[in-house]
Amino acid sequence: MDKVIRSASTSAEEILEWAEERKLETCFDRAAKLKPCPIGETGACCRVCHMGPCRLIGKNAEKEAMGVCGATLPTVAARNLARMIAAGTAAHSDHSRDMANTLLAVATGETKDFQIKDAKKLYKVAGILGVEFEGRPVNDVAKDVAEIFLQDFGRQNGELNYCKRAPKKTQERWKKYGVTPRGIDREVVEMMHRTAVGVDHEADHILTQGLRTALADGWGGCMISTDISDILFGTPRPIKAEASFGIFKEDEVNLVVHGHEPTLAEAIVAVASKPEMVEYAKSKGAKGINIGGMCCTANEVLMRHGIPTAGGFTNQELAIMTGLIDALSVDVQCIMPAITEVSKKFHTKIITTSPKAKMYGAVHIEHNEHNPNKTAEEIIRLACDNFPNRKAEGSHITQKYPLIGGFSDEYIEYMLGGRWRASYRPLNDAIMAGRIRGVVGLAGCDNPRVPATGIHKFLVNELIKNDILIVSTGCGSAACASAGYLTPEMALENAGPGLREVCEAVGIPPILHLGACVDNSRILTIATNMAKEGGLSDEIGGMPAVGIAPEWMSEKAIAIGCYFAASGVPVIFGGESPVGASKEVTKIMTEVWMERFKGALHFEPVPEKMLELALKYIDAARDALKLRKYEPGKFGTDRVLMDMAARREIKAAAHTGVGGINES
Ligand code: BF8
Repeated sequence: MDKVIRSASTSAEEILEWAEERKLETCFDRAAKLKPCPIGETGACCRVCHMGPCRLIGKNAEKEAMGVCGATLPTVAARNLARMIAAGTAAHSDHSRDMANTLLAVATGETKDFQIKDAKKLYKVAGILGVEFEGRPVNDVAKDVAEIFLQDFGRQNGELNYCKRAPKKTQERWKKYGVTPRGIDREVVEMMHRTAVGVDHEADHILTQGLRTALADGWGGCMISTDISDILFGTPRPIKAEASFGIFKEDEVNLVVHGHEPTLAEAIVAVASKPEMVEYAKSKGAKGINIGGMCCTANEVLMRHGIPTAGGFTNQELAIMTGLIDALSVDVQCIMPAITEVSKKFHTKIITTSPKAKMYGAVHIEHNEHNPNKTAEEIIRLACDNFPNRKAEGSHITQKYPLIGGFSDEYIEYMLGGRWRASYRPLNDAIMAGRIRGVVGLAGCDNPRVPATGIHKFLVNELIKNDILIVSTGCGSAACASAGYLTPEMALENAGPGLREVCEAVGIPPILHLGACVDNSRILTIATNMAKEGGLSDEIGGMPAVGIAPEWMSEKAIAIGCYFAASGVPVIFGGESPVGASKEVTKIMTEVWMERFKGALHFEPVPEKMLELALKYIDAARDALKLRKYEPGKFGTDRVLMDMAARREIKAAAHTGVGGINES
């Protein structure tokens, strides 16, 4: 019998074999044992009241099946998808609210542990929000910005502040079809209301509010969170790091930060380097303190400090099985409750830190935005105290890969044009000339129901071979990083001739790691900048660009997919469709949304077909824009991208002292 491949990562597979010999269970085993319910999986199960659950099945279910109340399959499937959007939006946005409260606490001096690290970004945001910043103390500006952001959560009417950041034409479409978001909380609440028993029953009408809610996520929750994280902790710029299980050190205290929020993790990174903390670790027999990351908290501290990542979602139990993690500090989202069970077999302490999230079998050390350093110190000391309890038993994997991350949209603009000519022009030109065929946003989770990270790897290889520039986030980035794909060498070895030329000239990998899942908002900004630059589409819709989440599993991914679709990006998700039971709902998400917004949401389980569809969309957009037909190795004329040497010459000649993003 052929061996079942559970993960495309050789290190993960090694740990899984090690675990199997010891009868240790993981999400991969549970996924194999627990087949999804085929009725719920395709969106045909209604459980919004207690007359059910009603299962809308049968040969002609789309037309004939009904729940006890009379709800039809399109109603039920649309409601199920809409509730996923609402939950995903709530998750990103509640994280974002905490960021806004942290910014306010810093601005008012209630917390002294953080300062405004990127005043330039603060002023940029203040300018967008209409906050006066010239000649004012930084903290006064930050206070006004935080308060305006907080209003966006509870706004009852009007529109979110950041809607105006989108290209005019994109905004017009939103207005025309009634999806311009008002307040973030309002859209989530209305979505939950409208999908309760006996309220909104027309699938299209339900999903229109679904898109409005999703837009509140993308242009609200996610974008606000990204901006505040940059203001407080610094806007990312290219930075080296490492990925995979080999990041843990045998002779140091290994403390892992896992979840999504950057605040406590930032404090942990800062406090862990204090001499008294290092001394404390030494007093326990360790040589120092090694901070590692997991999932999106990892992405946050990787982007700004080069903290190494152990990988994405499916790696969390496996990381504990290395036997090397002394403490795993978790905040919110994508934390498997199973990790406390696994940790019992090892010495790892699981620490919950959010007032919103507790777990059976974990120690709770609560973080709040007023004194993060104190909590950080307590966690670090606990990790150090646990170092001597380390057992010899563990899979002790040593493989790790170098990577370059830290590509904010600001840095991409700078790297393309240089400090004094920062611009998206060279990217647009390269696309117009056919050097770059198009852009793919690769996002979303890794999933134990497929060979985990395997579809990411397949697509990335094929896409860059086809001269597609990839911008990646979340566990998509972690999957690429843990495969060693986030290096410039990846372009030299695997990219098509046009993309390779661009990557070589600029000195970048063909896959640009933009950060955590909330940083998908950076992709919205990049697409907006491309539209504003000219020469391609004058709105986000119609760009030779596609979003792909090949191994998604989270409701947050659905919210993200829908905000891209409503913003004008065709999106392809892997796996079975969660609304596959309804033809009407499927048609709305693909054909109707395409007509209205130039975006769509497809579900396609076959990787080769995902690739085919992505290329089809990209080439169709090129044709519609009357761009040069893409032919590998044959380019039209475009401006020559400046390499680093040429940029240095300009820099030497130019007058120094201009503020801006520092060159790394
Ligand atoms: O927010 S990609 S598994 S960790 S949901 Fe979760 Fe999915 Fe990872 Fe980050 Ni995004």
